[in-house]
Amino acid sequence: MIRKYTYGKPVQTDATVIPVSTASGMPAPFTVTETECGEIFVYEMDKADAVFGLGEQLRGMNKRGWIYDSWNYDDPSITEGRSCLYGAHNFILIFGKKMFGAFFDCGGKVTFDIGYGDPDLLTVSAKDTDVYIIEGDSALDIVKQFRTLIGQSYIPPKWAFGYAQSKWGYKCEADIREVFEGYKKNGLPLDMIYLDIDYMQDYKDFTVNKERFPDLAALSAEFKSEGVRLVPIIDAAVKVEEGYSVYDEGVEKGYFCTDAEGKPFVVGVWPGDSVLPDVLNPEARLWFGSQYKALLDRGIEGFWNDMNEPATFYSKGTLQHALAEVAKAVGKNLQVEEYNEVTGNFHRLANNPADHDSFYHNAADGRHVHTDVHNLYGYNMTRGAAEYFAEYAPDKRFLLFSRSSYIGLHRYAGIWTGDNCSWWSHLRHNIAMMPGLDMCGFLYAGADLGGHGDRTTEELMLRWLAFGIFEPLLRNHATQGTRDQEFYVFKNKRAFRDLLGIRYAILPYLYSEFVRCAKTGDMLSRPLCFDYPDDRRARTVEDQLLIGGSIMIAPVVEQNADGRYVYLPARMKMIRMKAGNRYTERIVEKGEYYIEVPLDEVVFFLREGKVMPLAKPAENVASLDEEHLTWLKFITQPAQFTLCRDDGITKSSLEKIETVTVEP
Ligand code: MIG
Repeated sequence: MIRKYTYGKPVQTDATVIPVSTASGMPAPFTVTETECGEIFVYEMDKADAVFGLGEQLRGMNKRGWIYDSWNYDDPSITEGRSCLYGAHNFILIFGKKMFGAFFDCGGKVTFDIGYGDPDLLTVSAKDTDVYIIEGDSALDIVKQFRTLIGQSYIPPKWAFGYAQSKWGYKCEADIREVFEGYKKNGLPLDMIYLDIDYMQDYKDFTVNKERFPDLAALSAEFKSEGVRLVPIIDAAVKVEEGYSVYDEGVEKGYFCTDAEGKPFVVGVWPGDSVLPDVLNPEARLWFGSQYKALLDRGIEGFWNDMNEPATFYSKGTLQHALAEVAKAVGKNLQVEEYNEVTGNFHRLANNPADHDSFYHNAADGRHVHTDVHNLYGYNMTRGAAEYFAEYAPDKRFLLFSRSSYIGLHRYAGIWTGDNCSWWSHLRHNIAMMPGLDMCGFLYAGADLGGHGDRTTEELMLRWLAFGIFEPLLRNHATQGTRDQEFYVFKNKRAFRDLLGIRYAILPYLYSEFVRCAKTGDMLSRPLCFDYPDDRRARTVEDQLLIGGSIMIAPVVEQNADGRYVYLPARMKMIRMKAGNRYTERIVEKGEYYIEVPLDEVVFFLREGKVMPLAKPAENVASLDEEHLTWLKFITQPAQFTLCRDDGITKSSLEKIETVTVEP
């Protein structure tokens, strides 16, 4: 049961796909207070309530005990004290004696105080918002209703479930070839190599630097014939440069965000002075999407959209002001307060709220100041690309994912979770974040494997991979200047090969379950308590997940551990995989156990009554043999599994789903 309430004048977000008429009265069980700054929604939580959701956010799976802002924000220092990341996913689920979901559909900032100010209160603050209250029989039922409301999740091509190598720092064709060879020579599977900003000419979107990549189309074709795809980055901001067609055309047509006087608003990003495509204007959005053609025509089939919070290093106005203040200070003996004042001007330059109040969009529902629609920007940038792809090749599936997002983007693309670090805490965080993303429709999602910033280790990399093989988006990515973390640079290459082999072996399972969940609104990765709601212990488990209908995982997340304690909410069959094609199995009763997990093995748990298909390890998705599958089983009677063996490329082939009956 879904009820909708409207406060103020919400901007059009296109988050939902099913019309719900507005009800009158209070969005019970919340009580609402109206203030000058908007509405405050309060719910008194039961002592035992847990709160799930919020998608890409910090802290644990259970969000209770902290305060969160929905405000898409680029800050690579992701620490516990932060309150927002790159996405705004305003759906929460209260899990307890009373269960309900609440979605605050609002283009601007929303704050969720979940037992931070008062441990017993859930307080949501928002202005000009629609509120959806969803009631149902169970957490899974509520999520399914919500996912139906927001529409079917994006399904990428099958090769996007392969393994990917990326790094900011691959500068030219020779660098890319080195990565390709490194994987090939060492017998390590690979499906994608990513291109970061250095492939562009002067950081101009949709251009290719001719010296570094003399023939990108030929390189792309050559790699594709070996099963490896190139996936370039696209940044939101467009370089100001006369003679650069994207800039010229956008200015001529009025497709960039403007200041109060109607002139393009100039910000500083990679190419220096830049302008922001007004992706909230449907015409401008599709126009920006149509620019991807320059790369599609070179055989490129996948993209990642970056810096689309939008992230700005400065605006032209604020930078000039800061520089003028410095000039005034030259030669002066500055007191520390004065010093802080002068230098503070620089610290405040990036993503400045005053800038957000100074530029405008011509959106489908009228002119809006950026602040009111901030969280919709990356969503619409990415949507424009997807809308254009559907024109370019109507039946083809492209790989597309974004850094910034809002609910709604999940219908067009996936997301990655931004600039994490090579820390064990960020591996734990990666695990804890998955169910929240799933609840909000972001099934094709993943974190930078091994960590984006700081220094990884062979051990962290292996443990992260042992978890990552269960994540739809499996990409090893790091920032420039960090130590190399391509798998072939490490000592124990065999261990990496074995773990990657397991990814390809379980791919038919992961992919089939992904497609099923995208189509039905079921959750792919879930907290244990969603399936075992009466188990009090299950509610507190933050580092284990149910993945698809058949299995539970329990990754090792501590340095120097030789295993870990695992909680089994029911009797299961423990599968110990040594490589994709070697495993042992043993039945384990409900309870808690210390399980040894060597660095080169993956242990997971098959649920009673369930089966799981297994392929042989492969070099890449193209060479995966899906005809000769074997089955892991924990059954005494025939069991069914819906297998998706489509062509992996077209939308129409997604209809090809077989229900397979497996005998005990
Ligand atoms: O501010 O393109 O999150 O993955 O490597 C840095 C360079 C801009 C941020 C992305 C990261 C990418 C980096 N980008």
